[in-house]
Amino acid sequence: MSDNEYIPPNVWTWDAHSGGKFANINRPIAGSTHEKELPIGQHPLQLYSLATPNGVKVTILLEELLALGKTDAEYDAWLINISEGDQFGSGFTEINPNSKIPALLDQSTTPPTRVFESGAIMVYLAEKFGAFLPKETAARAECMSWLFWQMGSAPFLGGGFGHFYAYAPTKQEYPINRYAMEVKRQLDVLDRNLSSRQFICGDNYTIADMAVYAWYGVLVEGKLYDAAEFLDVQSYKHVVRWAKDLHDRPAVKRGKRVNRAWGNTETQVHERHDASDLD
Ligand SMILES: N[C@@H](CCC(=O)N[C@@H](CS)C(=O)NCC(=O)O)C(=O)O
Repeated sequence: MSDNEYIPPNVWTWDAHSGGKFANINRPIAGSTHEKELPIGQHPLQLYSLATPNGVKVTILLEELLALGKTDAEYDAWLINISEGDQFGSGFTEINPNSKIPALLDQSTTPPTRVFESGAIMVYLAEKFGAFLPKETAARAECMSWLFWQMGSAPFLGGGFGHFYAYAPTKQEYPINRYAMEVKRQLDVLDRNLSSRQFICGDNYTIADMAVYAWYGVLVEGKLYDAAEFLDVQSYKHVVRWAKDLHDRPAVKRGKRVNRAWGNTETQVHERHDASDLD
């Protein structure tokens, strides 16, 4: 046994900050910490989000819907700064009791409809506008399978690999090995699938592509956790080819900029209320 091996107590208690990049916002209880109403704009759809992978999935979809001419997909995108604890405001927890971005309020229904969980928001919007989600049973099942694959897999990439490789206070071999292996396995799943398909579900571009791109596409582009070399992402050639195709889509480029509050100031678009905010 090494000197600093952790021996768990019988009952875990929240008595020390664990350290790491997001330690100041993590806590073991749900609910709001303060009263704060959410702003509401003019458009039917109100999005409360941030340009993280889970956030940009939805803004890519909204920009794709608008590019398709679905004018009712106009939206206000409000910034939820998770480092400042905005996700624990009372207005936000009313539309997402899980206190995580993204969250959507559809004001075009009576009463307004709240939707949380990025996958649920994508299905809601795809069904509402009749686009990017096949209607035929088998094609729909394939699309749902890959969408849920993304929802189930990305926590191993983000909360697992990304946390221990980029955010944890110290680099530890065991968790980094454990999650690097799993992420490489996931990339191989995608690579084999894309070896015989143009898009994730076949010939058609769907919400599954947008969801998977936001995590794994950006990873192979070398823009997530600075881990491209470590994970040898270039070896997943079919994923790299597919990611480039998505990267070049104008709506994908636009969606990635919405609610972006870091990086080069010229690329930041904290809030989006009109198409011209991105022009
Ligand atoms: N399964 C959720 C995950 C959402 C999520 O983890 N959001 C993160 C940012 S990417 C967040 O809001 N974190 C704030 C917190 O944990 O307090 C989804 O896909 O919507």
